[in-house]
Amino acid sequence: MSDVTDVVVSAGSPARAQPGHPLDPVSASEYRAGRQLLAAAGLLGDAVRFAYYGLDEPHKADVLDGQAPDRRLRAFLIDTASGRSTDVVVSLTRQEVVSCRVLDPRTDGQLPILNQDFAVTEEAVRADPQWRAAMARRGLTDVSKIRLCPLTAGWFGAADEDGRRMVRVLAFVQADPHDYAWSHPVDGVAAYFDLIERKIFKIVDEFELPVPAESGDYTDPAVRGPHRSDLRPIEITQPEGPSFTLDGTLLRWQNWSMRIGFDAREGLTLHQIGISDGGRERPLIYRASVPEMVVPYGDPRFRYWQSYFDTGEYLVGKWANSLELGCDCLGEIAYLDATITDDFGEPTVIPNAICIHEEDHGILWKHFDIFTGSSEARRQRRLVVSFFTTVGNYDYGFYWYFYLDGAIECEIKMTGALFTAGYPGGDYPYSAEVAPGLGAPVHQHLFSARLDMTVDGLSNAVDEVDVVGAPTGSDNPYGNAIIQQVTRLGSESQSARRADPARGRTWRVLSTEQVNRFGKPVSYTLYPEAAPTLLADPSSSVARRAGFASHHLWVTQYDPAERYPAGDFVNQHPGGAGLPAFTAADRDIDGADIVLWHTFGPTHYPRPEDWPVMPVARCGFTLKPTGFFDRNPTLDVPPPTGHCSQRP
Ligand SMILES: [Cu+2]
Repeated sequence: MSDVTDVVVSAGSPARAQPGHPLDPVSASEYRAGRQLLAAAGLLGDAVRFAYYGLDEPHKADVLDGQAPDRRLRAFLIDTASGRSTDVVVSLTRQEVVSCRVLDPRTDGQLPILNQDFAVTEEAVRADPQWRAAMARRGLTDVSKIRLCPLTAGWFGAADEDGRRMVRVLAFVQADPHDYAWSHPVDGVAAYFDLIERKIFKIVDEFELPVPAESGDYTDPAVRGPHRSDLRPIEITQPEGPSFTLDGTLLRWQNWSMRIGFDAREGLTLHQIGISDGGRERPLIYRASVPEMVVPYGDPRFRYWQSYFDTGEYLVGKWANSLELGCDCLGEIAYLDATITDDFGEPTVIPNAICIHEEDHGILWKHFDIFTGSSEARRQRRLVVSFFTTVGNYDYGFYWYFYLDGAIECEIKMTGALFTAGYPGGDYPYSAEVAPGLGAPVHQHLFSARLDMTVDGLSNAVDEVDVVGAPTGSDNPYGNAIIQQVTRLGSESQSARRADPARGRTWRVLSTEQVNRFGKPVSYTLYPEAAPTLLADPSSSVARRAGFASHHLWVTQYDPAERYPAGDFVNQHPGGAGLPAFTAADRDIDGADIVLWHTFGPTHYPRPEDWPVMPVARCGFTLKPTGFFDRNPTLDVPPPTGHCSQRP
């Protein structure tokens, strides 16, 4: 593009040599220092790789007390020769290994997929004679043109899989380097691959379907046709620059303030989100992130095991995109780099991983008064903090929006390539035909947001609020009454809830200590989108492993060890970890330091229009102040120009 008007406001890395704040992301030098401690402790043999490496966040109480807590890093280490897996914490402050726990993969689960697993798998599977024979039976003799996906295996209790670190491998034909492999799935054959032995231990060869032939290369003029010539430029300019400031990781915009974090597993993390209200700093959310997502597929045949936990198994942060000004982001953009590490624990920088900008968002409020003749209009705008990641076939954008009126929105943008299969013909109920002979199996995208709430302090509670019509009676003689049914969620066992759009169900997070001018608790309300929760049968493996996804809401008492809704080690975990385990103790959540966990996301029955590349589909949730302010907090927003305010 030659007509880009966008300007990089500031570029830099939130990772600094000396951490400015206990929640700042880990810097490259800190990763190296931690690595040296691990090496000195004898934990880094030749075959040892890092499956995860990141900040072990300090306890909330220490941060809020303004202390300088121990700076700790957590590493998941796997010996790729023996499979020995450890969960290690090192203290950079104390210069020592704090803890080192050896996992039992049978009960604890396996560590996440390594970067090298992609190449290792492709090379070894291509070389396997039995797998080559299965390909040859399908007329595929040039294995250099077959691409392989190491797909997380799930857990099904099979005897020959017991204790193995493994993936299940599906094949796609890529005839030349530009060919779009997702167009050409080789269906009916899967290689079950042992990542430690580096060999196939089983080939499932169930059926043959022709490899779909139609090209899906959407960059090829022969596929896409000529470009449109009638789209005129839209330019976004802010001649005086944006209205936010970024000081290290501290982001301020209008009345909002927050700290920006980034983690190889979770991606973008937001910390200490607060609002300044008449000179008072009011805390709202101590930490917000989307620390898990699962994509369970609904085809019960051959590919019954497909259920990817993109965050816990593949680490979405690690696959973050480097964003391009004028392409991914328009306007006055501030970018932050992200520092992650490779399989060896060596830091690598993803430039421009986090995008921060402002957007006009239409009308904020507007009124023509029939009695006074006054006419006023104000523009809404929002602060956008986002990142994009690519995990296998799909691309996911994680967007957080902060509005002038105190609302917060989390939106996930789903795009990229459908996961494809052969289409068996007829009215196959578990898949949609998106190109001739090409099927896209039905699936869900179920995200879990973790919202560590601090609505005007640590003492919070959650009310479930339904709206219902009241029956006709002596109080309601004409039958028109509408009431709110408010139910306090008293303990964790009562907190696993489902949305109910017919009752307009919302969840109100309130302070049990602070009230507004009406004497009511100040609160923020979670508005869910109320799509189906996990549809897999409760007896299924994925229902046990993704227990979090069986409800839209969970509330737990804060525990710094409870970070991941499906547990710490998701890969090949037999199930039961995460939220079902966290809530088993049934702790008190009424007037406690609480964490909200919200499941959301679509059930995706693919459309032909989703192929060959899917227009963005959106999902998310909204948090709105509910009696948090005493009135509309945006009366002081000025009109954008003089003629937007006409007071006769
Ligand atoms: Cu989908």
